[in-house]
Amino acid sequence: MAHIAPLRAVTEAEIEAFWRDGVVCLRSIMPAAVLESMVQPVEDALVSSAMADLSEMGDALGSGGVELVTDGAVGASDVPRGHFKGGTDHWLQQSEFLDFALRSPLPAIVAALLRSSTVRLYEDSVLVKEPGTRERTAFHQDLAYFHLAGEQICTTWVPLDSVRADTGAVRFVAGSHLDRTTYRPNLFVTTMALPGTEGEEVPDYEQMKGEARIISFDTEPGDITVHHARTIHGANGNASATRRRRAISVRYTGDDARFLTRVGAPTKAHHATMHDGDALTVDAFPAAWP
Ligand SMILES: O=C(O)CCC(=O)C(=O)O
Repeated sequence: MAHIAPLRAVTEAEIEAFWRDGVVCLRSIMPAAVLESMVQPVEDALVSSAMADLSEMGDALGSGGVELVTDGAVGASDVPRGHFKGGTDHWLQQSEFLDFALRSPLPAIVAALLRSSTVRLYEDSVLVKEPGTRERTAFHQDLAYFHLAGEQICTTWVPLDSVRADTGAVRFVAGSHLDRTTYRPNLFVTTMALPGTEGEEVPDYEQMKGEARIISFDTEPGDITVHHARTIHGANGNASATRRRRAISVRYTGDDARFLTRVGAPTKAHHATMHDGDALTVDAFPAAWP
């Protein structure tokens, strides 16, 4: 089956920006029909068992005394509370997500940005912040969750809605992909690290005003951001009373990626036969490019 072409080619300047800053925003690159084809699958994902209500998880953690990252207390604004919902590996249950990951313009875009002759799917993720979501997404590094080593690994973030700073735009620490520190993964609604994981805590960039260059993009459907797996990033809550923030993240590997167990990070049943150092040449990492 052929790929759907991007609306335009990735430019050399965009490739340079990706490797310099660890993130790039690609404007007007995804065809509207491809985005429209994912609207219903996202709704189906939202009511599937692959989805977690991260706001409820935050409530449970908060009542246990864990400090959360939020835009304010429940009831602090007039906007009724909305929920932050997230899920991973929808491609295993919903064929539309597999088609989107393998046949949309994303693999060609990723091959260009990673300067890679091959691209494989690592995982997908649906990340929805309904109007009135007060939970931020804590700063984190994707590689801390990925059982992978390598330089050619990235996340594409594909919004289905217009996104602004106050509706949940992702915030990226420019240049943080150059830091070789191994960071611990966190629980997304708190900076608390996942128990049993190894490495350093992610620095508290919320408090490091002026010391780090944090970049964020207002995006329209058709625009995407792509960040390196080592780029530290988080996201705002969604303060809007009416506007949803629906996004699909698809995470890909390139030529140099190898399997590497990240102790304590969530495991995947379809990785059961993998060993550290293995090339990702099995069906658990579906081939996306060429
Ligand atoms: O959408 C969000 O809130 C966070 C996105 C993110 O962390 C990712 O896609 O890697």
